[in-house]
Amino acid sequence: MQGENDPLAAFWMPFTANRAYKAAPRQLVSARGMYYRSADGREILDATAGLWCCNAGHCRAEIVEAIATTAATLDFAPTFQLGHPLPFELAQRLAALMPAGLDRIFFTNSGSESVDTALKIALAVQRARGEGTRTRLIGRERGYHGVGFGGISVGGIGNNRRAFGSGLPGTGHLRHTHDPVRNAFSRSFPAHGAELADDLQRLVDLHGAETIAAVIVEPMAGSTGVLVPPAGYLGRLREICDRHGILLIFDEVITGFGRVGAATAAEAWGVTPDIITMAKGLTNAAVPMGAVAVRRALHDAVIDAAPGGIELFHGYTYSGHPLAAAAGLAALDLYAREGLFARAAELAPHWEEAVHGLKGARHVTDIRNIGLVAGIELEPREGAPGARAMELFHAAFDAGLLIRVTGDIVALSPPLIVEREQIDAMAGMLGALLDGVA
Ligand code: PXG
Repeated sequence: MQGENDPLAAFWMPFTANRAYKAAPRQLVSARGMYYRSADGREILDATAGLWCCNAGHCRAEIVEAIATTAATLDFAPTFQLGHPLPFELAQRLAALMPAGLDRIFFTNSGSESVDTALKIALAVQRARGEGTRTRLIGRERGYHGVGFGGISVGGIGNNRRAFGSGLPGTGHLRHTHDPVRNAFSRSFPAHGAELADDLQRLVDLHGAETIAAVIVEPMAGSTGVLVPPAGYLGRLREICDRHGILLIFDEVITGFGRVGAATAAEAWGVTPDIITMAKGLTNAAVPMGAVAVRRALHDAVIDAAPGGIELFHGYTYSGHPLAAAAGLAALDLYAREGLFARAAELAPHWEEAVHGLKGARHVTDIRNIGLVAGIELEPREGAPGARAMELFHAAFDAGLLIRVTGDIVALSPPLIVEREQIDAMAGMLGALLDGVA
């Protein structure tokens, strides 16, 4: 372990191999547009939009200015029984971006808080509708819904759960949809697997619909390796939810704000959930913020069922924080002015060609893509799962390319301002780097 005087020792880094990192630290010190700059002065091409979040690229002047002006005008104001104009304005703007009907917005500070908020709202809605026996929450294997107790309970990643007790009682999980045997090298939606949505019917048969409050899924699972939903899967899930009075929550923390070519995956793919969680791109990641969009009728059910006074006993000190709301408004302006959601859709075919050009590259067993996202799966090294991809990550960083790896899967999600030549450069560099990794 690091000694007393190690300047890196005090920061217990999140989701990081702390010992390995601190033995060989790599730091970013500034960013602009499509590039980070490393501590040793090199430009690093950002193929991951930070962590799937800087959708308009880095350090955009309009957002920087909005934050600075607001910090000097209204550093903080409570939103409990008081208010200030910015979150009202941002909520209206967000409501207009959401699928029709989802126009009531609750603010949080992260994706994890958005997920826990959405799950709590789902329970409160069922209770307000006189369906208080509906307390069960269903997630999916390989789902990532952040790290709150609610999120890990419906999440489907063993490592994120096993050290932390038994989680929420009364959860269930659909099987994941990753099927490389049938779907390897799919472009856009894989052809096979819509029937996996019927797992929800099995859980209904097992537990009774009257015990199930909600189902939460990422429309496209991001963190566990870009699992694009099989054609027809999400629509089938929607139908089963409708049949049984189960609320459908889309966790759009990654897919929101242009990543798949529209404001939401719900809009892009034509399936409307009852609740949408957001974070990341909401402020272009310049200030932490999350949000939950709720169907108006569900919001009204909770409001109307309350006898008077506070209707929902939930919220955060920083719900609708001035700096975050200012950053959010500036980010939405930027997305609109530069047409970045449409740009993602326009670039998607070029992106698809570029990443699928890596078929046949060393170690590659599958490539999948949608919008401006791609997953490139590698053959794991014998007896050392994840090691090959981690080596690739380090080699890429050293060569000036930021990628994301999870297990032995490379996930790419560049800022939506990416140029075609930069896409080609990313694919070209990756091909060469893969060749050099044992
Ligand atoms: N839901 C989804 C779908 C996410 O992707 C969260 C919730 C939690 O958000 P917060 O803001 O609490 O972290 C996320 C976060 C990765 C990676 O490399 C992905 C996330 C976070 C960090 C790394 O895939 N997603």
